Amino acid sequence: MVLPSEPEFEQALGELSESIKEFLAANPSYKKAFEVVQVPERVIQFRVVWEDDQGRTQVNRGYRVQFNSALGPYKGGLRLHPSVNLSILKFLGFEQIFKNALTGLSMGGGKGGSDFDPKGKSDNEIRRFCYAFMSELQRHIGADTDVPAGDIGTGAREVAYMFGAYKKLRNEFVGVLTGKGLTWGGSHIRPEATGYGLIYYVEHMIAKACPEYSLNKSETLVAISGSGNVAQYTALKVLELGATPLSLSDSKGTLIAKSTVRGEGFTKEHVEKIAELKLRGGSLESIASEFGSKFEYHAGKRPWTLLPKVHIALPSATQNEVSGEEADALIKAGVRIVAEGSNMGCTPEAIEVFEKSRLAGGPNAVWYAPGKASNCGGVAVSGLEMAQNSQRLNWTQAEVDAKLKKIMADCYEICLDAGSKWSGERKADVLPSLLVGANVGGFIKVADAMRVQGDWW
Ligand code: NDP
Ligand code: 8G0
Repeated sequence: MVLPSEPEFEQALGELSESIKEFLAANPSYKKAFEVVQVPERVIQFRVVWEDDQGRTQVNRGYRVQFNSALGPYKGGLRLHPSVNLSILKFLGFEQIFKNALTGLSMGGGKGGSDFDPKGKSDNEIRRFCYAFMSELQRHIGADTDVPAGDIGTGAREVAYMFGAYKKLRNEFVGVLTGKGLTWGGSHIRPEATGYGLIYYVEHMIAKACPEYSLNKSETLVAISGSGNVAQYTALKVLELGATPLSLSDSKGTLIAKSTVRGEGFTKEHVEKIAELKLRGGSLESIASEFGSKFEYHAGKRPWTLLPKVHIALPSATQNEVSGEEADALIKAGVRIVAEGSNMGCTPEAIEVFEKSRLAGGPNAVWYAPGKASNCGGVAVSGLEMAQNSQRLNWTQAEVDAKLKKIMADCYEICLDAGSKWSGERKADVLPSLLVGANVGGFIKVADAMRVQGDWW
C-alpha cells in the first residue's frame, strides 16, 4: 500500500471525488474541471524569524495556499498551531473553495498559517511573531487579491497585530484582513458568525428531519466539542434558543454535564467563564472543579462516548475529531443530527456510519452536514465585512444577522436541492445526502466559473 504523502488533503479530495461521482457520470465534461481544481493556483512558503523574550532567534514555517480565484479574491483563515503543515493547509484551502461558493458571495478559496504555537507565549512574543509573519505575507495579499482572517490559534488579538503590521509596511488602510475590531473596520456578528450560522443551518435540518427536537425545547440535548470561538458561540446560540448544551472540550479533555434532566447543562455564565479562560490560554482541566458536582471532567477524552443521551452533535474543535467508533456511540445515544462546526470534523469512517444510518431511513436515521456547508457562516460574514470595507460603512448587528440567516438558508437549499438530484435513488422516507449536495453544489458553481474564464475546456 502506498502511504498518502498529504493525508489530510488526500482525505478531503477523496471525499469530494466520491460525492461528485454521480454528477460526473452524467456530466463527463466536468471530469476535466475536477482534475484542474485539485491543483492550487499558487502555494507560498516562507521563513518567519522572530525574537523571543530572552532575545533569542526563533524560526517558524509560514504558508499561504492560494487555491482558487474563480469566484473572487482568495479568502480563508490563518491557522497558528504546531501541527500546521502543507497537507493540512491544502485540505483547508481546498474545502474553502467550495464552502465560499456555497455562501453565494464573491470569494475564492485559500488558507494559510504557521507551525508557530501561540500557547505559553507572552503578548510581546505574539506581537513580534505577527509582525515577522506579515513582513513576508504582505507582498502576497491585498484587499482585491487575497484576504486572510483568523482560525485556530489566531483570534482578534493576532488579526489586530497583523493588520497593524500590514498598514505600517504598505501605508494602506484597506480591508486586507477580516475579523478586525468593530471600531476599525470589523463587522458586527463576525465573532459570533460561525457558531450562530451553524445553528441557523441546524434549525433547517431539524425542521425537515426531526421537528420534535426543536432547539426551543430544553429537552433537546446538544453535544459540542471544542471551547474556542466556534464552540463558544454555538453553545451561546443553543442556550439563547432554549436547548441544553451537554459538553465542551479542548485539546486536553472534555467537560460534560452529568444529568440528562431538562435544562441541566452548561449555562451562559459557564460559557462566558470558559471564554475568559481561553483568552488567557488556560485549559478546561484547570477550572473543572469550579463547575461543581453536576459536571464531570474526562482527561484525554472527546465528548462523543461520554453522554448516555444526545439528540444533536456539533463537532467544533478540529479535523478528524469523530472516529467511526465514536460515531457508533453517538448513534447508540440517539443522535439524529450531526453538523460540523469544524472543518472535516468527522473521519471518513464516521461519515460512513452516519451516511449508512441516513440511507437506512426510518425514525432513527441520522442526518449529517459537512463543515463546508454548516460552518460557512463565518466566512460569509467575513465576505460581508469585505463588502462593508469597500463601501467604508458599517451595517447594524440586526442587518448582518439577517443577511447571515438568509445565507445559511440559501446554502441549505442548495445542498438539499443538489443532494436530491445527485445522491441516488431513495425510498420516500430517506433524506437526501447533504454531503453530496454541498460538494456537488459548490463544485458546479466553481467549475462553471473556471470554464468561462478559460481554466479548463
Ligand atoms: P479556536 O482556536 O478558537 O478553538 C479551537 C478549539 O479546538 C480549542 O478548544 C482547542 O483546544 C481545540 N483544538 C484545537 N486543535 C485541537 C487538536 N488538534 N485536538 C483537539 N482539540 C483541538 O479555533 P476556532 O474555534 O476558530 O476553530 C475551530 C474549528 O472550526 C477549526 O476546525 C476551524 O478551522 C473551524 N472554523 C472556524 C471558523 C471561524 O470563524 N473561527 C469558521 C469555520 C470553521 P485548546 O483550547 O486546548 O487549544
Ligand atoms: O473569515 C475567514 O475567512 C475564515 C476564518 C477562519 C475559518 C474560516 C473557514 O471557513 O474555515 C474562514
